[in-house]
Amino acid sequence: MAAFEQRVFSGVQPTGNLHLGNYLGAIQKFVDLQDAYDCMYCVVDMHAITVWQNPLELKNNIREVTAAYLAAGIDAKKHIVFNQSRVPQHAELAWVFNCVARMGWLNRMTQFKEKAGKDRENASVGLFAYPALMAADILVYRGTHVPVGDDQKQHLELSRDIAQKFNNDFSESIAGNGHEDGFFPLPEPLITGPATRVMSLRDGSKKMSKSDPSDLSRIKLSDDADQIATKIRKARTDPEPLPSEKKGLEGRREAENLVGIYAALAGTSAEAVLSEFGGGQFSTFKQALADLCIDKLAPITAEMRKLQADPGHIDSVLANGGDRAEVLARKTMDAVKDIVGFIR
Ligand code: AQP
Repeated sequence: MAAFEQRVFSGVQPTGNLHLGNYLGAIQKFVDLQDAYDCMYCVVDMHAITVWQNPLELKNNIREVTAAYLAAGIDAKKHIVFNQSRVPQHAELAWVFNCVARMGWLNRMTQFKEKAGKDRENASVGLFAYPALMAADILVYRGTHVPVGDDQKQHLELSRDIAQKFNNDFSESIAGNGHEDGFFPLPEPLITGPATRVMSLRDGSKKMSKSDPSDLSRIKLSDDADQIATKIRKARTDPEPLPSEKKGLEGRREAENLVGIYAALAGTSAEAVLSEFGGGQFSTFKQALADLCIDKLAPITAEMRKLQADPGHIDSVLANGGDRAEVLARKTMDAVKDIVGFIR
């Protein structure tokens, strides 16, 4: 297997209601990885339209995610920030991967089952094929590391399966076209830290999500201090005081979630949080959590607002990132065409 240049790739869908789960599970990690890797952070607008989006809102949501990236501290000069639809090679490679991936693999994807629900016949073909496009997003840059929340683990495994099958199916052609053994790397998920799956504030068995009908279920990156404080105060808990040890959180999903959020925001562990707040009432802990959350998010929210007031600037960041991304993507796609046997 060839040695691959290390490259981080990840993305967020511009489907509105960007929330604390997206921030802790993904965006904050994107920021942390910038010193160690070359990074590509994408606004995955082609994934967004697997469920119908209002075109005007989609444009605003693309800018909102871009603003969140920049406001959180992603350096778009040093790294690459762009929107997916600008780089046509994502779709081109996705088609090749549609022909590599097996129906049985995609049929097992729990996210499709959850999102399509009972009305499977009415779901878009794009929603079903979503993981093949996700594999193309990463592999068109031969990405090696992918920071994501825990909910994306299964899709990442599928990306590895697709890369492996492509390498096997075309092994002779890969060698014949002068490439090293194993044209695509097997991308590794980076799922670390105390908040890899932030749960709904209203129901500790459901993940915090953009599409939950209850706005009280999530803290949005656009919420102001009062909204954050209200949502945390109203967050569901149980009548017991907080335990002093992690073991005491077992079976107490809502409490575990709030402790995990605190730990992630404070850059500490659940154990450390419990040693400080264990034995105390939820009201005291919730007040401290609200203060911490406001402290961390307010500067990001303020910067996002400032950036969103100048859409021309955001669009120019995306255009510049798209141009740089396409240079890399074209190189991979040219090689893929040769390997597959297309004439170009
Ligand atoms: N609750 C979460 N906890 C931790 N990480 C999360 N992510 C999403 N929700 C949580 C991570 O955020 C990144 C971007 O997610 P996405 O926009 O591509 O799509 P998603 O996972 O479908 O996000 P949502 O917000 O939950 O949307 P809906 O409601 O449409 O399903 C990913 O890395 C994801 O893991």
